[in-house]
Amino acid sequence: MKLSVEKIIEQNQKWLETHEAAYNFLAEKLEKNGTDVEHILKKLKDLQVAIPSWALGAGGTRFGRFSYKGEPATLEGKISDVGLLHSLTQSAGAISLHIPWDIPEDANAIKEFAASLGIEFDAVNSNTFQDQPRMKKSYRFGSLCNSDPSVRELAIQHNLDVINIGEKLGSKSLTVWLADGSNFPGQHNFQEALQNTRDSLQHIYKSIRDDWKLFIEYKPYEPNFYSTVIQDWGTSLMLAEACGDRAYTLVDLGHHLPNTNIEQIVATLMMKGKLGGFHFNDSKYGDDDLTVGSIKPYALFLIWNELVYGMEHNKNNPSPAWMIDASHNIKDPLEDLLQSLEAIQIAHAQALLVDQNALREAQKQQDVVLCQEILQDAYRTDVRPLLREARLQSNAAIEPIATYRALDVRNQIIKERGLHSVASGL
Ligand code: LRH
Ligand code: MN
Repeated sequence: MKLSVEKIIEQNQKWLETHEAAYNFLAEKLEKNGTDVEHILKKLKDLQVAIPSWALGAGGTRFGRFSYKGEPATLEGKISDVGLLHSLTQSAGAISLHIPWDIPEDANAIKEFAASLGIEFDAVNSNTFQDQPRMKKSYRFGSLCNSDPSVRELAIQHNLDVINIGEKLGSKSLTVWLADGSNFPGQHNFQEALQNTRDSLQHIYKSIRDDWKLFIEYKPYEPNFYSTVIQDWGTSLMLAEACGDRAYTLVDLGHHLPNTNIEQIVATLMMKGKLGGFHFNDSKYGDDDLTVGSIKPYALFLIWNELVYGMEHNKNNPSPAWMIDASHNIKDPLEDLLQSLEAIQIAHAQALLVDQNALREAQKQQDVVLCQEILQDAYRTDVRPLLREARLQSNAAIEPIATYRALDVRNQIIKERGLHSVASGL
């Protein structure tokens, strides 16, 4: 299903007057405070967030999965759904594939189809956390860390195959997340596991082209519940440095123990020039993969505040890769992703409102109250009129979810795919 710009502009008429009144009021107030509103609109329009191919159907847990109606059962279907999100927001211009869940039968055809919807291929993800049919060896006891060199060889070869697929699609980065770890004390020799992982990653790194990046994603636990080889940002950073200049750390917001100060990790990685990208989501307890900004919106704002500061001051850090990594157990996956895109842009816009110079001055004066007031003034500003204006100027929907519902998109999709089509993935 494709959404025409005409249909979206037609729907926008419903909200145009209300929007313009709210936008003009806010823009005037901000310009009076010396804020460059045009600069913020440009930043909002330029931000493109990659959609995970594995989050376009209903996710599940070990306790069950409630499939959603009209899920995309094919890679074309997944790209078409990302196309819908992009038509409604003009900020979802990329998809991140997971291999082997999304192996393209005809890479050129897939690339052309995606391009026809304005969709590019962001990082490709390898998968050595599940055994594949007819595999000679198993990843039960790990992949790149495995004490059995033939298993490590298998896992390295899989990553090289994933790079190969990515190159055909025009992707420029590989994300490696390893479930590798142990469930019981004594099961692992920690040092051997880490050395094997380092050596294997170095082998993979040597195979990526000069214009490619390697993202190393860390996670403290799950599916292993005693130790995880790449458990935290420090281990990932150490491995990235051991690989080379184009290896970076990838921050999945859900991959932190409770109350971890993630914004400080972001600042540290940007200072090192090693922040490669993000998997945005939210969580209350563990790696819950909930809608971005649905549980801890202030933390998301503080992370974006460090990103805005870092992108200004750490020119040694490349522009991070922005990706969502969420799983939808009870909501329409497309509505959930529209909410996540909105939450990312809200935190982005609020962070762009922070007067960084005034904040630096207040920090130098050790005026703690003023520091807080500067941050919270930005956070407490309703920036949604800025997001709506950025979308309006990009011929996207002023109100993406209301437009999605008004155009009855889900039922159109069900007409095309049937009620019971199921998406591959988590
Ligand atoms: C691991 C993870 C990783 C993906 C997987 C789908 O928890 O965040 O990024 O490979 O989810
Ligand atoms: Mn992730």
